[in-house]
Amino acid sequence: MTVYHTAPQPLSGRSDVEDGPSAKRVYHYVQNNAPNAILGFACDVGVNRNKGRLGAKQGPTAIRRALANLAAPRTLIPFTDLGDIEVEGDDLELGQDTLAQHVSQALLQHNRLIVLGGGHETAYGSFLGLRLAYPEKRIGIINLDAHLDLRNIGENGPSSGTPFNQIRKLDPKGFDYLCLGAAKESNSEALFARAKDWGVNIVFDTDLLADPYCAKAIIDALISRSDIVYLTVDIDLLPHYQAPGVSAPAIRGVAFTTVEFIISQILSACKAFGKPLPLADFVEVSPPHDKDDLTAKCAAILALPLMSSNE
Ligand SMILES: [Mn+2]
Repeated sequence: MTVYHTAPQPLSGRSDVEDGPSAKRVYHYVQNNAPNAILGFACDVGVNRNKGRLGAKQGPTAIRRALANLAAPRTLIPFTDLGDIEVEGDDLELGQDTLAQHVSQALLQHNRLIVLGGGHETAYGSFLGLRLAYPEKRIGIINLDAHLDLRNIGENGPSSGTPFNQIRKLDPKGFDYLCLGAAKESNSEALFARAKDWGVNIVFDTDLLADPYCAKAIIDALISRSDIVYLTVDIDLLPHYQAPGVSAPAIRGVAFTTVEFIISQILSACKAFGKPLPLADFVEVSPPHDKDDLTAKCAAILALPLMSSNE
């Protein structure tokens, strides 16, 4: 076997007992059978096949560590740590299938699952698991990413650049995909043409930077016509100075505060339209390239509203 499930290690962080019982950190909210859950996908096989720099396999450990030590907001919901799916060697397909099984199981027991990647190959396993759990539901996909990740499968097989191409193949008619933050210089004309053929909605990084509200109508439209929403956040959307530890750093990038605002728009729209968001993932954090854990902290802070009640 080259794919393993590793049990969760206890999370830890600062302890400020002198400040009283409300001085809680995120790690204090880990419980068995909690409403929400986190699951790691320790894999960068897809990044390797996509000719990117390696390290995303260490993402789950780094994001968990950053998350555990954040001050817990009053609205934080208890969560269960489901450990990691770890992929060794080149066994991406088995890894994604294993992830899918664990995701679908987790969705039977928890309201919301946050998957900590891993390269963006995480998304294919995540989505397969969501479909297993909700075979009849129309799934709206929102990808916050500098890249469309719609590439055709080449001789190396599926990679971190192909997940949404693979997802479309499962159900071409039902494919409803919105990419927020795409950078023109990071996607070939072939990919933009494919996106157009397949009815993909795109909002460019430059447009989000000029007006953080510019995606609201398109986000609302996707969420209102879907039964459930799958959110996938590629941390390489952020500019290199905020997220240096990614497989492919962005020069322009969409600023952290804007990404945070877009996630809040998505959560507000889900609430307004009464549409569940059972699954989200945070991918492409590459700790060997990180500086002062900045990138892992970006992912952790962006995950926090998804782990909290939306009051
Ligand atoms: Mn991506």
